[in-house]
Amino acid sequence: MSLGTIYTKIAAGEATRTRALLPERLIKYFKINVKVSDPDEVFPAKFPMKLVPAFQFPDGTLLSESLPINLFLLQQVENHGGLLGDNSQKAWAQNLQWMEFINNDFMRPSGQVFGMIVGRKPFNQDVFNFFMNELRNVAVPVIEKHLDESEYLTGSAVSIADLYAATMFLRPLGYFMDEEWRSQLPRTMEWWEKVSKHPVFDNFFADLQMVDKFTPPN
Ligand SMILES: N[C@@H](CCC(=O)N[C@@H](CS)C(=O)NCC(=O)O)C(=O)O
Repeated sequence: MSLGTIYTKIAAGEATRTRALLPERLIKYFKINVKVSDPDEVFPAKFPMKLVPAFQFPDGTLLSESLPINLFLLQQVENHGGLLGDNSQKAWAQNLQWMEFINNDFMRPSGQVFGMIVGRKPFNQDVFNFFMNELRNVAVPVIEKHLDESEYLTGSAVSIADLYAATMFLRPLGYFMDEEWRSQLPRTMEWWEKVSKHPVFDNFFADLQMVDKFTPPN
């Protein structure tokens, strides 16, 4: 029986929605019985934020937010390849910690910067500088320092937190995390190269063109 419907905006011609990428890949890779759908005309009434991913259970219960959706999907897989560590409460909490950090402290400024670069958000120099500063001087250094001490985000093996975090580098690497910046992040880039080749992604990142030199808008 189907576990429900996930809304992702994966339709042809639509740009990948970063947060919808991992749930869609988990469903395909682990063959989880979930219908993948684009938002329909009743989507905004069900999910007023109109954001993906979003999930609906067969009984009509709604679930939004990428963290619980990814974790729920993975829990449906008997052999999830150690992606939840040893399944302990500590491993669960560590995964949640890193996913939350990436979604909030990394992805929030990154989304603002990306939005202004591609014109989805009105450009404002001070706001742009503020979020770029958060990324360059706070969030990214936290990741680099952590990966200098730990092979993966939650220890010595790849976890759901790594897979989730790797997807969030899609736009930064493609648009503004240029060669000069990447050269200051040896551990992060080494980690990303490994995690992005995880079979769950099925070579998705092989086509990613990393930006050479980023010229900030003004
Ligand atoms: N906090 C939410 C944020 C979801 C979100 O911002 N989704 C973006 C895609 S990454 C979205 O649907 N944006 C509207 C659009 O692209 O049409 C989560 O973690 O799921």
